[in-house]
Amino acid sequence: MKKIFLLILCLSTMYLVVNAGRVVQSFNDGWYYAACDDNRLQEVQRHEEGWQRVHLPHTWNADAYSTRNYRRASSWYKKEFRTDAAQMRDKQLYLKFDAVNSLADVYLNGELLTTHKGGYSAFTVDITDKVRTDAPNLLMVHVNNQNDRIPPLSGDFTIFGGIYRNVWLISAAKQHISLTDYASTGIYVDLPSVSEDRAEISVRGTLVNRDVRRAVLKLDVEVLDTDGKTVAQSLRSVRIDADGAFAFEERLQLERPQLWSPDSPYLYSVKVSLKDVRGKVLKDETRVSLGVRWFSVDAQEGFKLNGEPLKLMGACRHQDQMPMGIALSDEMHRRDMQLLKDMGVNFVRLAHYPQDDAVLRACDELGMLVWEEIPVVDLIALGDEFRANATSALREMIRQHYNHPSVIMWGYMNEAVIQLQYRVKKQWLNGFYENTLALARHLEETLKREDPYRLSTMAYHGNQIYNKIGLSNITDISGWNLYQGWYENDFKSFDRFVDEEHRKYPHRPLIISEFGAGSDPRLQSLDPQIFDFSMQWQQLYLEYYLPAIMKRPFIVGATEWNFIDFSSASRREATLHINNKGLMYNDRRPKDVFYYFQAFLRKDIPVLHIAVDDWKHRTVVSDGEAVEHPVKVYSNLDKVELSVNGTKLSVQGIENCHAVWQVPLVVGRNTLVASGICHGKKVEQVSDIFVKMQPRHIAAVGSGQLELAVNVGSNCFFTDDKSGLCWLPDQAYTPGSWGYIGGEIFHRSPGRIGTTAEVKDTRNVPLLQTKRKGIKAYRFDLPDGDYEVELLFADLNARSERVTYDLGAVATLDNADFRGSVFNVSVNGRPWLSHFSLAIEVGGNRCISKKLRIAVTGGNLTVDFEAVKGMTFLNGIKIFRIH
Ligand code: GCB
Repeated sequence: MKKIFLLILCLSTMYLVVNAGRVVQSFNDGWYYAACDDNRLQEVQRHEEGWQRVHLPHTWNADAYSTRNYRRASSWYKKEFRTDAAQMRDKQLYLKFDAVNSLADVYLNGELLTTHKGGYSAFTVDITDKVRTDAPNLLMVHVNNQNDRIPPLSGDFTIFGGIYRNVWLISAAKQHISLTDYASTGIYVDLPSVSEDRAEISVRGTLVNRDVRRAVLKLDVEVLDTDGKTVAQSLRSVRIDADGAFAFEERLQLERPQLWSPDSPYLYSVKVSLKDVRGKVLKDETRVSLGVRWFSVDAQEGFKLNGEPLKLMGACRHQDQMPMGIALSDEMHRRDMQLLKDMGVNFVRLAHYPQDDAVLRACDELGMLVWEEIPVVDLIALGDEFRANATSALREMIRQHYNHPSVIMWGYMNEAVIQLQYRVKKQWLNGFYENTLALARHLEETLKREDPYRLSTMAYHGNQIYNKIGLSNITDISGWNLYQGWYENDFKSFDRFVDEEHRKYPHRPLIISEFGAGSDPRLQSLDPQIFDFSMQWQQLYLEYYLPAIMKRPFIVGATEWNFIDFSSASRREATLHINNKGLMYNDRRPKDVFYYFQAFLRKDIPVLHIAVDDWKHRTVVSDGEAVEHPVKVYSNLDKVELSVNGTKLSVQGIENCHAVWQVPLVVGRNTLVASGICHGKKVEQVSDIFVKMQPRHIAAVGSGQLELAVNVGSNCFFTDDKSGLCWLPDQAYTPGSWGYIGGEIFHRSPGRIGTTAEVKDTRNVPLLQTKRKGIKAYRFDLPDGDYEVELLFADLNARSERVTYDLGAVATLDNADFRGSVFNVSVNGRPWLSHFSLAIEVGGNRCISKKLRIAVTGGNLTVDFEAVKGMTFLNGIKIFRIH
């Protein structure tokens, strides 16, 4: 009875509190966009034409997926909206832009209200006094994604322009929790002292009164558990001057708190409400999450969460997805975080910029620790303006994401001096180093002032310059982006580098902030090599790095680069305009190597994956006999058995989360079954590979179809993803078979087979990116008949500026030789191409295909190359029997 009475009382009091609080509405509809380069509002307002209806989030840079010269310029957005007088009575009205890249001028009814610099954090505009109630309002936003004073000045990712996150219309009572404190929640929750027994909670914030009268209010701060039960509370009266503000700090205690951790991400919420003095009218209310946890880092012992050692293992996350660019929905952001969690990470580096609040919320809820950073990347400009923009980016990031328990470290620079050596004359270098150091010290100080509880960090590229100039002495944690075995050197140089670093600076906690290798599923190799972009090299690379990182306790953690294949318009590698170091493709399909990470990181579920998804359709070279291909299984089980087409192969022990079987493949479908035991239960996975056979001795082929394509100068199978045709890895000629005679593989940089050249006019870029130089002939021993022979040539040598991300590239080698090359080509002694010059025919970075139909009578088709000037070369060859 008593309970019922209390309930009624409760309900009636709740009912009696009038909610005059804030209303937050999406403001994403009804926008118009114009790709108009004019900065002048009046001019643009006059334009009736050229506006296209858009829905936010929006970017104008879908072009970045197809060109390096994507649109970096001004654009305009406009939207009409109405407000009525009744709606505005006693209200304040704000617009909150979650992010606009990179610069935004916001005009309302022809008046400039604000200019925001920085493309990755939110900003709020108070429009109360500017909004009309008697006529429609016209909101116009001028956006520019090219600015040399706003970080980043450079970087290996696309600067997608646009209003690419949500916009909100917020209506609040005259008295409310601040909405304009760097677009933060206006509330800051800290844990000044915390243990398993007790958490002391500090809740700070600013209350504002936009009324002409002084306000006396009730401030109620509550901590609620997941059932919504109040577990700590403080209640007090506050007075706020007319048109004034009031800063408060409340202290609360929690006994025996539930701790937050990756395994158990328990979230309390802190509710701050502001009511009129009688507690009858709710003026404003906001809730933020609270995860009770503490952490520390030590150069010897690594990271500890709630007193327990925890190796921080995860990946870096860029945010784009084709074709939306970075204009992703909240659901898509959350999906990414869930995928990371599924992969087993406990740590994410949000690189290279602050990300959507939906991302951070997901990390809180899923239990993933976060390194978040501002986009000061590659280069730092001299002068106050850049410094001011970097500082406000840092302040915004910290304030906006302050209450996310997942965040443990803030970063403020990535490879900050990598561009200097290319862009700045030697005699000015020291000045630029000084400038970078001064900015770093200033940002470090700002960071610690804004947030004394989190760690500071930055990432360096694998160069001693950071130690030399002292940049690596500033933050709490040193991050190293290391690519040994990809851009340069070999895998073991990674060990040498980190061991030496730790030996020299034993007091410095060290994180491997990036490590990764590129891969393109069109390239597959049985003989993978550094920088060949084959799926297999990426696997080898990562299979080396994970255990190397794991076995070194002094490495605090590591984040693989990158969780997804991401947009980097200026990239000219196998997958043009894409950095393809992802563990997932850009459309979020997992690469096989995703499961290596999963097997490595997850102990809670059985992982068993036959790593053939990236290479399901194969062409093997054989005269009919079964051909053995290595097939890898990724697993966290102890032992796995593999069978193919119903025949058991063997049971193998799993080491480093994988085992490899030599599997005999036959033409057509090959069904693979992997099985193992986990906690007494059988685990099984089934996968198919589909095989086509390409005869080795084509001379012996009867009258059937004969089509043979070779990826000249490459160790990789290249599959055209549209036609399905497989271009085989190159081989030396042997009698009765086919192959090259003379010449050598073209290495763009010493030891690196792959190239970084853009090749225009083809979808099959990687096929054209490798070649054989100085080639004398290509010979096929084959049955007589009518053939079509096709030669592929690509000019990879147009001189182009060096790209910074290519950390290992040394000046290109044979440019001059190829540029001016002139050669003759004949087929079976018959002249075909005379004084052939690719540079003259198609020009820089273009490719060409030449086809000739010829009757073969002598049992071989031989293409001869003879240099007239410079060097002969060939990128691909295909023969096809017509009759
Ligand atoms: C780096 C950069 C990152 C690049 C990456 C790469 O060190 O920090 O922005 O994308 O290397 O893939 O080369």
